[in-house]
Amino acid sequence: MSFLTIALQKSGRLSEQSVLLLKECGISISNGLNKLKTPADNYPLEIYFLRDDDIPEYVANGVADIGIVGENIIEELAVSVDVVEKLGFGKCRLSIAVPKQENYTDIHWLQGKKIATTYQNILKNFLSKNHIEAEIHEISGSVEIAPSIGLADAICDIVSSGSTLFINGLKEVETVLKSEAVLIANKNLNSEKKKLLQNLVFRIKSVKQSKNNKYILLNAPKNKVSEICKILPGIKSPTILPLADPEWCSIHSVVQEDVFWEIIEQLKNCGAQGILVIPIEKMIV
Ligand code: PRT
Ligand code: ZN
Repeated sequence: MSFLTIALQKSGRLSEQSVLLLKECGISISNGLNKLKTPADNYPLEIYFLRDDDIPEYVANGVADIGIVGENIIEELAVSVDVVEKLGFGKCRLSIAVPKQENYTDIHWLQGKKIATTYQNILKNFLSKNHIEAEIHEISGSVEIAPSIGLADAICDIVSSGSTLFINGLKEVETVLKSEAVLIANKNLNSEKKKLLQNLVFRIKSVKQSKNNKYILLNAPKNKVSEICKILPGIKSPTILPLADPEWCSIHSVVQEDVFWEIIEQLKNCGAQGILVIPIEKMIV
């Protein structure tokens, strides 16, 4: 019987969320989170735990069928894999930063300067697209200290909260790339493996959908139902149930997380009461 192999980061920023995503997809790994290779209990999937930098190449050459890694790594290594699905975690950006006292006006400030980075390919492309000639100084870690020790005028590194830059007296001046964790796949999977991948992607999509949506229940005066239904479109349309009080009914629907507070405000203005908001575990549309 065919099974898929998936490469996940062994220990680092993507590890926990990658395993959690599999768990939310109903795939459990009871045996061996600290091993290098372990089968899933209830899905034809074998998990390899690797350094994130190795994952794209292993997937490209078929050592693993699929993998989870940051877009920044895919972009830097420029390997040939299919990016199947964005996963919504590990969000960060690759940015250029300069010492905070510098009077940075625009990108031309970088002309002729020395920039330290571990992302030399992405940076090279970015600079050439912007017609900037700068010296790229490749270092393998602690990029943020390069300006203070006189190694470079600027850096190009991953930023998420910005606190590392702040602590090192740097300010972010250009965003080179936005990144999040993605599911990647080998380009030549056989049809059985493709089927298993499709099934996994279907599960991932329903997990993602459920996180972006909330189930909402509320009581509404009957004469406001049509107004409220316009605010709450639901998946097809809202469910309307009678209440013991003939003047009132209960409305159930699904709302998107990003417009949630706006909608609540509108519902209250329409006379909605007893609003309950409940997380959704899985959502298949
Ligand atoms: O050992 P291995 O090689 O597997 O791991 P690693 O140390 O190379 O990678 P790791 O675990 O640090 O990051 C894995 C992936 O997480 C990256 O490739 C990104 O896609 C993503 N990611 C998300 C981040 C960050 N956020 C992040 N903040 N990767 C690194 N950082 C570092 C950044 O390099 C800088 O030193 O965090 C610092 C900045 O963070 P803030 O919050 O201070 O701005
Ligand atoms: Zn790494």
